[in-house]
Amino acid sequence: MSTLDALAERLDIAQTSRTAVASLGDGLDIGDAYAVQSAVLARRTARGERLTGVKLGFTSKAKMAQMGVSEVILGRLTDAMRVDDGADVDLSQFIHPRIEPEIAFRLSRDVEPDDLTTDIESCVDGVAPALEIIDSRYRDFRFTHVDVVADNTSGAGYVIGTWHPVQDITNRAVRLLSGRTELVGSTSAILGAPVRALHALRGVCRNHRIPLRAGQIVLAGAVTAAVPFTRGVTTCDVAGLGVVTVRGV
Ligand code: OOG
Ligand code: MG
Repeated sequence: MSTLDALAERLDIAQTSRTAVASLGDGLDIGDAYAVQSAVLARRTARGERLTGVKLGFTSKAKMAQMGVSEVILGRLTDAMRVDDGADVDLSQFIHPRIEPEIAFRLSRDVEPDDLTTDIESCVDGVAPALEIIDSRYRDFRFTHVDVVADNTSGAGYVIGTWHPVQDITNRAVRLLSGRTELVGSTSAILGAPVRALHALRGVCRNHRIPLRAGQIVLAGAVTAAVPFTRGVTTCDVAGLGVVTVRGV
């Protein structure tokens, strides 16, 4: 087993056994980190999971400041992470889950990593409010840029609300309500406008040779900081797109 496969195994076991591990340490570059992430994904698909999309991270200043990482990162979503709007989620499957408000895009066409001509905005056929559940496999939710990429960018779950036709969603009010905690923000927190997340996605996919497929979902990155995901209802309300809900049990 290669070193990168061994690191993927460590992170995969951390997730399946709900036991946090230490930071991977020095010596890995960002290319290695995406290779570890792909190896983690391969282990999940070997267990029967299906790739359903990608997620971006650190597209807002609130998230960069909360976690101390300021480069846009990409992780993978699978069907095992999908939670229906309004559904209950068993919190015991996570280590130290957090939840954050997001915008989801849906892709209508494949985009190859080295395709320089297709306009990514023309490959989107829907937009929806979303919630992301994150659960770092690292102790105390502390990691470096390379660590978090290897750990599939803390991806653990996602909930998508009602799909809407493509529209300009710049500067829409966003409200996260989780128990007694309320955070408010604007979609403009996502790189100035959520549509810019699609262009950032394109760059990461090109650099790390990640193809996108028709039907896949893209999470644009959280608008506000994440909050602990605890028992009870959490909602994300995006002006004009509606509310998406999940309940921790
Ligand atoms: C990494 C994931 C970041 C986002 O929306 O910015 C992310 C983390 O915060 O653990 O998903
Ligand atoms: Mg996120």
